Amino acid sequence: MTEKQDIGALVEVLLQTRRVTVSTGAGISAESGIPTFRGQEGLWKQFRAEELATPTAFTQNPELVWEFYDWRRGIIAQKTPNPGHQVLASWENIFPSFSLITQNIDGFHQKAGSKSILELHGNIWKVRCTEEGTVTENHEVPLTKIPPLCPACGALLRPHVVWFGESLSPVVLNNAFQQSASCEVMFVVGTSAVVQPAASLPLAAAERGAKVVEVNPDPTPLTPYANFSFRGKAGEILPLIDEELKKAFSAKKD
Ligand code: BJW
Repeated sequence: MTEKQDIGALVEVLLQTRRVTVSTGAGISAESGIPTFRGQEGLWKQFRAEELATPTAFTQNPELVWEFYDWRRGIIAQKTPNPGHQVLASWENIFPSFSLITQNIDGFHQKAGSKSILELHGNIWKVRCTEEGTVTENHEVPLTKIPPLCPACGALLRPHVVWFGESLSPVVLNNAFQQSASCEVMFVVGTSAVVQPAASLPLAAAERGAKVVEVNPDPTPLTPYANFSFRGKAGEILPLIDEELKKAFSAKKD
């Protein structure tokens, strides 16, 4: 075991830590059975992102884009959060200041019990009117009409997600940068760390002196900047860290 994979050493750091920020990506939901985007089994190996996850693709073929999202809603609806999501939900009650940022749109952090989540790329269970901009929840699986239309004005609805070339919500993004720049420890879990601006968040944390902890079976462009780098699945590594952390907390109280 290298020093970067030493759970005991990380727990020593966490015992002295008040402000923790966690940033998650598709990998945290992989063990729940939700496909990731990149890598051998990733969605972008089967489908072309340019045809499904850009505003131009939606303008040219809203039916195709909605079929893709309807299919993914069907998968997500049948799956549940895993121990990785559950550990992060419990950490809200452990650290005096804890924030959770996710690139995921599956809503699994909410389902696992996390209360405060910054969703950088939106949420697959929300739809937005292309005319009025109104955002509403929609949990219909499968959708009865593709593409769905706004019940108020009849215009096309779109998934309330962020596609390539689109800006993230400035409020959510500013908040995410603030939480990253002000934490003492930042966990980065299950992201290939290639999509901007999400990939810059841990760098903002590191620049301000935070310790960066990566949890991922594979190395990423962030790995060289990580103080701790756990090569494994989130659903296994996070519960291991959590177990040691809770043991250390109760030993400290005795
Ligand atoms: C496990 C695991 C287990 C597996 N446990 N881990 C050049 C040209 C044009 C644009 C750009 C450019 N350079 C940069 C840009 C901007 C672009 C970008 O970053 N592109 C890069 C790909 C190059 N970004 C944007 O366009 C963003 N907007 C923006 O920047 O606005 C300003 C701007 C506009 C135009 C030009 C320039 C600037 C918006 C990005 C929106 C991303 N949208 C998507 C789809 C969301 C909706 C949906 O889900 O359908 O978001 S794409 C997809 O990638 C999705 C994800 O949130 C995002 C990140 O993926 P993530 O989560 O990292 O997943 P994977 O699959 O990549 O990685 C999974 C990881 O898990 C792997 O590392 C595994 O090893 C690991 N893993 N099992 C733990 N059990």
